[in-house]
Amino acid sequence: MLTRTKYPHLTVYQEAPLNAGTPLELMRRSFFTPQDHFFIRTHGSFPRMARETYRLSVNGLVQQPLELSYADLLMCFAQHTITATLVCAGNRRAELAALRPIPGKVSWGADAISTARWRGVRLSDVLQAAGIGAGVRYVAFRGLDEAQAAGEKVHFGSSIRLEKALSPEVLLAFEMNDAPLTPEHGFPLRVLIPGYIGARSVKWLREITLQGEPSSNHFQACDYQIFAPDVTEETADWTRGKPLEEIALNSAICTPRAGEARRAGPTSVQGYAITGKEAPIERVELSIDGGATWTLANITAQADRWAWCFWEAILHLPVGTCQLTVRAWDAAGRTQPEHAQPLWNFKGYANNAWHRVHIHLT
Ligand SMILES: Nc1nc2c(c(=O)[nH]1)N[C@H]1C(S)=C(S)[C@@H](COP(=O)(O)O)O[C@H]1N2
Ligand SMILES: [Mo]
Repeated sequence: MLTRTKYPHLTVYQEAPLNAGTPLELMRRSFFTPQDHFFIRTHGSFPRMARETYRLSVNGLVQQPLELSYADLLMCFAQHTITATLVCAGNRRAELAALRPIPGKVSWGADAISTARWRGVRLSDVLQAAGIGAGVRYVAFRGLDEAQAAGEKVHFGSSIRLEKALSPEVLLAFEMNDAPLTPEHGFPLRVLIPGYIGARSVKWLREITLQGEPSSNHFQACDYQIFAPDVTEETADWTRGKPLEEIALNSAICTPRAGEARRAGPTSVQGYAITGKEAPIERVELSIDGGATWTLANITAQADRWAWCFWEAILHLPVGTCQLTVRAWDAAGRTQPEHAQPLWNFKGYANNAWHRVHIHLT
């Protein structure tokens, strides 16, 4: 099939809209995920836009509405580079879906996460150029793509609070890993909100609106919120959910892969850990006895606070079936919850329970 040949390195869950994960055995090969290994999450169409005709509107409660061309953006604003991990709120949904079905949602493993060096201009510089009006509390984004939501065609969108929008890490990015954004990742321009779930980082950015309220866009107002385990699609009151923002402290084992057969003895176990919180990852631990005892992993690569870290541990594994378990701690003393059960939510978001992988040793 077309997309299969176009994305030979990815796990393609869905072709239209295109949703594809980074295979875990590739995840740990490079701290910066190469473009052809980077996970892709789309909700609808795949807009194609030429730089020459591209325009970004900045409007709403501003002193001076702006209509910026691609050249304006590059010429009028200072450029910055930041290393940041993008992670989908649905990362590790498959483990939640195994507890109770989550119909109609992509069953991501720990594979909806990737890292790049992003280059762009600061959102705050563009907002200052437009002049932030009185009463602004939120900044809303709208993409060029069209998705199907509640039986209607809607553009993908999101919003963040003004304080986050003014933070220096938030970029309007045009490059990833020193190359122009690919069409899949939002060419020619996307929002990049380090530390927040991927859904807030709107691709193919068309419009920025300054406003007093959060965005009424379907994907902000009626999606990407957390509800208690007893709430269902039918009973959900979207005015009462908790909109997802910061990435939860999380970690996952990438290799060995689940179900893999290995020789007993010293075994290298590798994975990633991530947090969107202020306090960085401080410690990663592994257990082969269900969490009774833990072995410290080495953090082998760590960039700045907006990116994942890589870890490795050499474990001495006996013959038989073994359950590997990982959990991370941050510098504020927080750790991950042991079980996924109390985290279950009908949309399958934000699973950060201990990650467990079964392997066989001979
Ligand atoms: N315009 C637009 N932006 C979007 C989306 C989308 O469908 N349309 N998906 C969002 C979601 S849910 C995620 S996780 C990230 C994924 O970014 P990537 O495809 O570059 O990995 O893009 C976000 N931005
Ligand atoms: Mo996402």
